[in-house]
Amino acid sequence: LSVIILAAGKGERMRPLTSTRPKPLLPVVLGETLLDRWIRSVNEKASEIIVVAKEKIDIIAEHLKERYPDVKLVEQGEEKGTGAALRYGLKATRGDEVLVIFSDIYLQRPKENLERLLKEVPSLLAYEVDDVSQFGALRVENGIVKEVLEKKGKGRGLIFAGLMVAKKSELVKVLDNLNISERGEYELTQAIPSLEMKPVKVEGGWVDVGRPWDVFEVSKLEMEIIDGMENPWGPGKIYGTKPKVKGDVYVEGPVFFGEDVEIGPYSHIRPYTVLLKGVKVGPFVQIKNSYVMEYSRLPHLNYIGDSVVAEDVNFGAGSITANLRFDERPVKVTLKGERVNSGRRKLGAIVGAHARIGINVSLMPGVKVGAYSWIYPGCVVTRDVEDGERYKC
Ligand code: TTP
Repeated sequence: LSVIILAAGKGERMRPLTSTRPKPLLPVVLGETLLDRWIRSVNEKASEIIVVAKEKIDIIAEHLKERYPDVKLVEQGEEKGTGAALRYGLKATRGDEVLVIFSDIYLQRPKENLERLLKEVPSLLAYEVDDVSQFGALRVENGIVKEVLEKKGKGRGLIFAGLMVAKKSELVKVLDNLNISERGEYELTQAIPSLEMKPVKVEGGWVDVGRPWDVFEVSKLEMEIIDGMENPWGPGKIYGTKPKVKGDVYVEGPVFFGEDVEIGPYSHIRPYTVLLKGVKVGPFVQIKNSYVMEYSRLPHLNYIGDSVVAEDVNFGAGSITANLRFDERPVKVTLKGERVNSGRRKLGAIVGAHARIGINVSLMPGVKVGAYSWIYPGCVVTRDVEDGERYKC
């Protein structure tokens, strides 16, 4: 079995988290990256693994070289889209049977689902959702996928879940006949009907990790299936590694701690918070349902709610995030230059790596703070801040 992992997307909707790392190398699964998780999940079954990359390919190359010297890296050339990415991958493939994986897919039970998918070739993974309108909706007839309606479907139904298995010769043939789409891309989903694939339903949770707040759903699903520990500091379980605690703290599980996390004295950590390796949380700090990446610091009098904070961010004393509008309407966010409804009543800030947030700063709901930016003391940030910007008020 040859495995091709498509990892060449721009990850623009994940900005500013993807300003410093390619999307497949963001530590979104309680500290593990999706690329590592996929390689780990297919390792036993695969005779070869090929990663197709483009965006920040140097970082991916370095990562693969260090950890998996046998994994082949292929650069996606000029042609755009997932169909093009697969074509580049297929050129480097020797095997006859090919498993294709979109690297931004999180499966709660990857191994079990792979087992089921590989039983029938050709087949694809399908996930059932209440509203198919934002996905590639599948029209199935006589147990075969006949059509993929990209963002055109309605109501409850099955969508393409981002994994498929087929014969290499069939994939090559179908991709050679694929036309370029309206947005100038070769789209793999358009090739699906010609492949006559059987849909295999996903068991357990599934997340297409495309927007920063998708990490909350991933954390929740992952904490459901891993073993927790007894929590000496409050109700619920804790996961990962026990933090170093100074003085009194109150921790409401489920909460995940990476290695070398320090909390206290007088810190309050609320459910579904994830603090990755080396995070420091000091006195009179409350963190609720937030994802804080490696070595970031919340040292004094901070409130962080429903927020995603990348690595090595420093919050000055008294700096806080707002996570709820007065009118309680869903928080809006700018993605790829467009104002969109996040669908969330509560959403705080998305903070890029190495940002420096001064004292007494307020970040309004849905605001993005760029990587390497500085926010001057006392500012109320009501708009997105660019990478590297010096934000004065
Ligand atoms: P998308 O999520 O559609 O695109 P993206 O990752 O570029 O994100 P954004 O829209 O926020 O910029 O990509 C789906 C999967 O396909 C993902 O695993 C990346 C992969 N991909 C490629 O390998 N090559 C490509 O040219 C494209 C468009 C996607």
